[in-house]
Amino acid sequence: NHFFKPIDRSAPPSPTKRHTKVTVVGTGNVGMAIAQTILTQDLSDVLALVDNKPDKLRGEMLDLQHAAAFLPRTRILASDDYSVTSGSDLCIITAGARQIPGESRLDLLQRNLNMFRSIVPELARRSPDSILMVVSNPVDVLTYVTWKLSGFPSNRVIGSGTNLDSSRFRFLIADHLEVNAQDVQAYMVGEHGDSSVALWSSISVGGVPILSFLEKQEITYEKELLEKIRKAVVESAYEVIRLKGYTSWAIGYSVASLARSILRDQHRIHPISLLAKGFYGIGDEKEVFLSLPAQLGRSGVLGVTNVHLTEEEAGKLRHSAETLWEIQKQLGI
Ligand code: 6V0
Repeated sequence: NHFFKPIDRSAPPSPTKRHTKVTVVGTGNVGMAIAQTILTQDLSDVLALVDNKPDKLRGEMLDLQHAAAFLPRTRILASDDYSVTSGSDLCIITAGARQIPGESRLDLLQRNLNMFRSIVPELARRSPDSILMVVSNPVDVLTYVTWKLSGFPSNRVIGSGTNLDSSRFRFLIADHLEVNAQDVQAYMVGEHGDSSVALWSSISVGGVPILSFLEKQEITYEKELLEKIRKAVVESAYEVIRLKGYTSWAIGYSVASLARSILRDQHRIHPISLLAKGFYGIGDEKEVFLSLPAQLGRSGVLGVTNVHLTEEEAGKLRHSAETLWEIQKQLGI
């Protein structure tokens, strides 16, 4: 490259900062929404895309590269060969059979398990120090599968879990109260999807704990409305899939926020799927991944927040753990 004339040939090379590299496996609707959010938010210096459909993959890579004039500078690589992923800091797996209308997330499992056998060992071998983040459904079981197949310590294997459910929850509460969703603190934990658990007691808006506020005002009907909101959260993924065929934008932003907390060592708290044995009465023998509010940083999961759960909430978590454990036992991993 002779475009620039060196200004001083004898000068030592300037110190270069360590590059950040993110891999996204699966360039479908979800993978591409994540990729484009990571690009626009300037979260990585290198972005590697992998898919098993080479034409679609190359098309997506070119389409993103053609936006270079409007984006922070990021090197975009794409290949169906995993060598392109080498040295990643964060690997996000979105490859998967798509949930078809009416299909439960657990029905997807068998279809996705074999796929993961061809993906995870390749990523783990080429980026042995990376953090693996699973998005494909059923996310909690596939995060367990990824942990087992990778041999990584559990703090470096997470699932996007209920981070998305929680943002849907916060949106619906914010919409009802006509406030900014960023001022709403509300967590959904447990299993992503149908049996996720809403932590009512921890909901606050602008620092005001909502439940005790309502109780003091003796506004009981509002509680029913909150239960309606919880149901709406669970239904909302199905509704979007029914209406547009897939979900993409919200999961894209939700995963980008996790990526930011990890890559920029933000120590922020997110409800994400992590190895939950030993928490809230989940037996030590049950190696299941469920979402709990956890602190995320450069080394992955830094700690799990000790939130107060009612006996009913903890019971629901243990029930999900039981269900997942029964399924996992049949996988033979
Ligand atoms: P999609 O648009 O069908 O994309 C899947 C992509 O994976 C396609 O481009 C495939 O070519 C690719 N693929 C298939 N097999 C392989 C393989 N062996 N290696 C590499 N790539 C492969 O699906 P979509 O993007 O809509 O969804 C992807 C996954 O994300 C599904 O499992 C969804 O259920 C899941 N979601 C999870 C969410 C969450 O909150 N955890 C939210 C939304 C979707």
